[in-house]
Amino acid sequence: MYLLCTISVEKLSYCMTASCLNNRPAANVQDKQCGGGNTVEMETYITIAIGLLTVVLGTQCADNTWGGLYPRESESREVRSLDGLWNFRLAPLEDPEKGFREEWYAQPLRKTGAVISMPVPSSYNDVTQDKALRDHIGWAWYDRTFYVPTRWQEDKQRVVLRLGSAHYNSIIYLNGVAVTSHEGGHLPIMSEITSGLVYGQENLVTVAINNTLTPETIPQGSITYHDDLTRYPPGYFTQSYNFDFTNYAGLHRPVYVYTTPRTYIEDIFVTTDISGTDGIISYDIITATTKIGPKRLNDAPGCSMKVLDKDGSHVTSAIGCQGSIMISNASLWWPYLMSEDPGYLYTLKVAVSDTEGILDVYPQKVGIRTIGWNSTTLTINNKPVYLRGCGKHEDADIRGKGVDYPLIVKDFSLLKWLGANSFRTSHYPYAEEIMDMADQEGIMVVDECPAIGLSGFGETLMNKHISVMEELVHRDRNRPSVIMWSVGNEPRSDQAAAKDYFRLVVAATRAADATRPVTKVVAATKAEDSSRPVTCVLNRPKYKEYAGSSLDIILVNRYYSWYSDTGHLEIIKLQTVTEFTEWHELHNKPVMISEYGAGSMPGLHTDPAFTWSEEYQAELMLQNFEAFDELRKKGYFIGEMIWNFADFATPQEYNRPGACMKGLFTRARQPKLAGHLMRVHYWSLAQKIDNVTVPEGVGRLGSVYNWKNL
Ligand code: BDP
Repeated sequence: MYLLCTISVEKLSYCMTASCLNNRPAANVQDKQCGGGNTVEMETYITIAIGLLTVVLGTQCADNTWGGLYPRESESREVRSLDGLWNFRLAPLEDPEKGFREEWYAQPLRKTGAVISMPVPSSYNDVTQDKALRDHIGWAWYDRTFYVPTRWQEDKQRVVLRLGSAHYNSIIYLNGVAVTSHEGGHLPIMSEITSGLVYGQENLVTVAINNTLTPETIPQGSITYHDDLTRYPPGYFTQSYNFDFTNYAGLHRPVYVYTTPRTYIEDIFVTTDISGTDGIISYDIITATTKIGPKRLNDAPGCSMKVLDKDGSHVTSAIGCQGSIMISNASLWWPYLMSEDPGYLYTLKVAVSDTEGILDVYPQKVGIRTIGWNSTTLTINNKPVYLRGCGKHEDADIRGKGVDYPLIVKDFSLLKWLGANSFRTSHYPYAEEIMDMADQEGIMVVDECPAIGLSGFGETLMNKHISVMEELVHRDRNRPSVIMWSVGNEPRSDQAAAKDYFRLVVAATRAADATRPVTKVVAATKAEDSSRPVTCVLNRPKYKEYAGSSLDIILVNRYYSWYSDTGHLEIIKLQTVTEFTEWHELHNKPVMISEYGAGSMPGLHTDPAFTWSEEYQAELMLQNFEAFDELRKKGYFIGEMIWNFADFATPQEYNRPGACMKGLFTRARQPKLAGHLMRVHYWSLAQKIDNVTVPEGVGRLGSVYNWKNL
């Protein structure tokens, strides 16, 4: 856990790495990469850094690795959205620190220069016609004003500002004073702002965001200066990264101001177990009292809770800040298509009280289920599961990675239309609003952190990686939909340093997900007491790979007949069966394919199938399905996830038309031939494995699949 005071020093070092942008290399110096050992002009960044340090140190300390419980209304809490149109300005590429030097945060942005309207939540890149905005590297500034009622002050409320995420690095100011900062683009940021507010008058919130990625950010990236003046203009630099999706930036998720009483529920940790037909909810409630202002506490706070069923009817009650509740004949949380009523959620209405009565109430959703795994099988509620899913992205036109409710509903509707039961949050933690839907719809999630394509494996990177995993686990550990943690995607784990690196990152993840301090009801015998399996998505050759030995379940990406043997669909089955058999034999763990697929241009048809046609993508899937059928019979192949759910935006390059085209759906979420085929395949599996009735209309569009399976 870092305090803001100390993170400001970390921020300082970030500013130093981001100062690649501030420090132009002298002419005639060879191209070099930021963070990779280039020389920088110390004087410049020290000046900037000191400026920032002064700003940040002038504020109260706050834990900025914990985004707090999601803002939810209750009897004791009010939630106000700050979403909408904010004012926005980019820092000039050639003078990135201008906003700090001129203190753009000290007054409304419109007073220090021109602004445009910027929707929140949204990525900023694609909302205008401006290429400079789309391609910006460095600092961007947002601000808006808002009011809070004097009633909040009179009632001695604690007030919190919370951003769902800010990509990638951010400093947040309230009324000109830095209140918190955060590194990492996909997890929430919270700051108590009670004493910084003016009540009944206008308040100003300003956010400075920097999207620069370096070898020591997660994910990694690098800035390259092009110093050959015969080929590039002076000061020319570009950013590159080890992943193919667009590095969208901005305030991607909702921003809230919310209240709690001064003594409040700080955190809740639940795990669940089942015993016969009974469900057991173990809980640990952390209460806190704000240090600011008079305390209302007359006595040590006590906790109590009511359990409500899905319809809001009272089931049972309990007293105490730690303990277990038994629910007889419990309705279990089941994945979609494994029950008539999937995604069953109880509500734990948690209350903290003193001798005068109830102070704070928070409604916490709970799904009662168990997860188990051994060397061949993954189980939910003691029943083996086979994952039928997709790798996804948070991605859509105009809004980029911005949370969009219509899109969330559409995507879950499409997953269910497919007969899928799972997805992976490739390649970063998704918005809490998406995770809520997964909980509620019974869609299982492999919850991945933003460590994509990592290399280097030094201590600084590892500490940051561990800290991101801890943040992620802290945010999502109460979610029944999360059935596995993924510590990364396709690390360069053929580097020997990966062995210890992943051993330690995985161990830290298990420890972060440690089960109940109270009763340890779940998985008490598992190493490091983890309640979920930990994986990492691998793609290196299995016999020269150092991460697999630390994992609970082996997930592997393989693109036979696309990135290797392109055009030779007939080799897929042999190579896939051999590959996954060997992974299992090597590690004696369950295995699954986490990515396979081919790009297709919607509307491009060829017969016989040819690369990039819809037929090629579909034929490649059919070959893979045959391999999976054979692997499934071996008893340790626990799932398949195609790459990708939908086409998604990529940077400009010559081998992709502005998007990765491996989607079952177009970016606008219309099915390609592959989507229709997958629908038949997944429903057919659901029928075979989960004994479900296939809905009318599946496969209606032609004999794209082996009908006898239905
Ligand atoms: C895989 C990556 C994924 C890419 C995919 C592709 O995990 O993020 O989009 O390749 O190239 O290696 O389509």
